[in-house]
Amino acid sequence: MPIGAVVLLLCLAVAANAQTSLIPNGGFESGKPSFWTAEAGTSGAVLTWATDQVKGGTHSLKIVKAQTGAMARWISANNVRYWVENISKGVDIKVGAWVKTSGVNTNPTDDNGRWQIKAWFYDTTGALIDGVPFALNVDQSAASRDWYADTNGVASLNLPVDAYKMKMSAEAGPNATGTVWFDTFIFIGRAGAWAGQNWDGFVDVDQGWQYWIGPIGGNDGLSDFGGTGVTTEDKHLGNYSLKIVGNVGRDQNEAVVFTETIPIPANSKGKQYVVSAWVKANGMDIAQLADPQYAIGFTWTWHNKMWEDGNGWNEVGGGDYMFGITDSTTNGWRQYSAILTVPDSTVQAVSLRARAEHKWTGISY
Ligand SMILES: [Ca+2]
Ligand SMILES: [Ca+2]
Repeated sequence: MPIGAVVLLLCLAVAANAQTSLIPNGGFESGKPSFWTAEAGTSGAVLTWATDQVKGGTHSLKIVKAQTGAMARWISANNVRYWVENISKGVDIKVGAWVKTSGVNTNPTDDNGRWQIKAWFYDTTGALIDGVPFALNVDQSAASRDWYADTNGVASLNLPVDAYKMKMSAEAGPNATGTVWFDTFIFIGRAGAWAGQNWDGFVDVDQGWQYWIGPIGGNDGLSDFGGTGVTTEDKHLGNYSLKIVGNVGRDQNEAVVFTETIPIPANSKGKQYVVSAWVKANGMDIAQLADPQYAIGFTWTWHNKMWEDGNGWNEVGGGDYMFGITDSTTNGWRQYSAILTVPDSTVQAVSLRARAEHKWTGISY
């Protein structure tokens, strides 16, 4: 019994008007990765949120580029967001991604012909630190290479000043050709130093969603919930659901997949909302469900500001609705819901998390 999984979709509605969900993309139906934008350029390159080859989870970022003439890239949004408030200077940063190549041009003589991973750091004035991004070449010594971790060397990236904006990109230079998949992006301080965090580095959640997955959020390519991501394997409505996979015997950490902040009108103290999710999770170990560390469920967090890049987390309270699933044989979808009450008048927004507790495991659907 190696695999446990839960698939779900989330809904938030005002209690008196439960028909309209306030969560953008609560059903995981965007078909596009969170946090990453495809820039295909003018060479005819085709960029897809791919499922044909992945290093982990359910998706990778793929570039197919048959022609020279213009660059193409996937580029992230600003990683200085949520609880990351800057990228500290003086940290030995490890950066990169897992890469798989097929039929690329070999032995380019300059960056125009290279495939590269880049990290873009900006200072407090918005200027690009050092004037150029930190660039890491993809191995083009052979036309095709299976998945490998393409990372920088020790002491090769160490910011001279704090960064207040950081983007990552996966690029094909103007003269580069072939097919490359990028997955499991890496951004972490070496020797245990905190370097902030990159977001949706596994590229497995879709627009409007983010996650923290143990042991350390996903920053070094590590996941205690391998296989987690948006999937077409099963769904309650539409084409997609979110699958959270908990392997039996995994390390005891948690996984949370969270929404962006959702605005709450001013002076809403006492106003009630319904949060609900259709969940399917079967074959749970019923004998262990009395232990709350085996639960799944959802968490809400109240904020006194909407999230903005570099503007902090702004939490002013929250709560959980965790549940054990005991009908391990019915193999069906079930709706779980809770009523949230706005705790005070400083609240301006709420965010929601789907959550798997530290010991949660089950059997895949
Ligand atoms: Ca759906
Ligand atoms: Ca992935």
